[in-house]
Amino acid sequence: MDRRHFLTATALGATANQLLPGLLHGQRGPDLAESDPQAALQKASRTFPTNFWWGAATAAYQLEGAAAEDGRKPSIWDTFSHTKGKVVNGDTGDVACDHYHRYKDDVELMAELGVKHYRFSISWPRVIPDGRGTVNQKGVDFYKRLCDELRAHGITPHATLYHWDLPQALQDKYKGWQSREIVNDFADYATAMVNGLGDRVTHWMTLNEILTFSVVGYGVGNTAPHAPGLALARKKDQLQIIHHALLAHGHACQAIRAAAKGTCSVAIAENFSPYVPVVETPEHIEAARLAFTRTDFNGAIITPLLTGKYDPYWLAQQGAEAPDVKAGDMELIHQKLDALGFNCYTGTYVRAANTPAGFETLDTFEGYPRMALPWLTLVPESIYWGIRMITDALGQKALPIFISENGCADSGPVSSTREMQDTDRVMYLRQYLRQVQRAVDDGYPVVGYFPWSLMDNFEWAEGYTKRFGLVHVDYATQKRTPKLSYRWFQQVIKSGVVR
Ligand code: GBH
Repeated sequence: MDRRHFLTATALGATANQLLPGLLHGQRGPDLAESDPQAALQKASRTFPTNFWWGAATAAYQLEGAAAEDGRKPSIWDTFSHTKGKVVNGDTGDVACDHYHRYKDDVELMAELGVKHYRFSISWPRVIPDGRGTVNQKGVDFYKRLCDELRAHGITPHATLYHWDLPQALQDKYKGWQSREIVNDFADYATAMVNGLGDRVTHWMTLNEILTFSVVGYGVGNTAPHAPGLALARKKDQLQIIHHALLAHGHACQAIRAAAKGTCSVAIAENFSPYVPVVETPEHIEAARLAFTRTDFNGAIITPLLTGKYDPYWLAQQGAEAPDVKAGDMELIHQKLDALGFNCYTGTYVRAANTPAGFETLDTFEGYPRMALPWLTLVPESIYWGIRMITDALGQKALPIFISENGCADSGPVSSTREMQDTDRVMYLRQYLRQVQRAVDDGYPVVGYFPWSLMDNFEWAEGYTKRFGLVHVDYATQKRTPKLSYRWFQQVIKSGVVR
């Protein structure tokens, strides 16, 4: 049986139970509390399930550094950040948090925080420097050392295969994601990683945020603010990139399962757009459901991933710009997942309206609260409604969901004493986490939470000017200092309660 046709029937039935013991503790539905006194108590005390995955998240290019060490070759982000005018202050990931050399200290910080799970990404050009072909053993060995250190501290590694650092060689060879050739190369890379790390890693994510690396990386008409920063002629070109990414995900899912020796969990981390009914009445909740399926780009990404079809309303809207789809593509895209990662930062309010689409989205007034980035409005309910719509709009009642990213940039540093007092982040995380807990109470299958990010790091086009960490990094000395939010999160993990 080749890997394209490798079916997952054997592994899947057992997977959820083996990998998520005790997590899916409740039946869905608001009546839970009435029928089960223990659930009522839990509801009253705002607790999370005992085996909830408390974690933290990072990504390779944002924190590793060691850009030219031990055989690593450039990624599109090395090229992009070294191009004048692309990143604030001309910052690059050459050194970043020097995590490549300081990973032991960083694992120590995780252990002290109390997390039992860690989401990181593998740098493709570190392990396969030319994108295809020879595996660089020294690169793989770094991730072995990292995983050994994690496991020695009782922390489960969750590896993402692609967090945007495409080998430059593949960009040069066939224009990266613009070519269908990438589908095979990505699956081969996945196979190589499971062969190299599968004895240490059982929890995999294929891609991080298809929307971002396609739409923010390749603009239509204008150059885009993320690598490779290209301008495409037509929207169709952009949608074709998304289609290639979906295929790469599907093929990699099969590759991971074919190469894995034992049970493993395969997921993807997606920033699908959550819509919040401004008033929680049936008509506005229905408007939120319609918005979820009908607005760019959920119908183009999360819908085909989970249902095997582009959303018909969305597809009709694209007309001649719709992507070219070959026979068998949709089946390949539609792999049964063991879990879904949800990257949630913000959302949009909607209400029912007499429009062709059946809803209208609401603008945010000038005084609407936002965090230290223009796009980061504070919409805590977005995390609850995002989780809920995976069931309500896409019918995935039993798909375990974990929050693979959630967080904000803080407004520090102001001074050396004030910079650690990130009360804005404490406020933000508390509001969002309470909404995650609400989803737990309502019986939705939420199994984990990975705040973005463990520590301050290279924030893409913003360089080092925006800080998302629970831990402060002084880039001149590489000194790490836990912020107030780290202490707050430590207490949440310890108590299993958010108030
Ligand atoms: C995540 O993306 C990433 O996965 C992570 O690597 C990153 O560090 C983190 O968020 C914080 O940003 O400049 O107006 O075009 C979040 C989704 C998509 C949000 C791109 C910002 C750019 C808006 N991001 N978007 S704009």
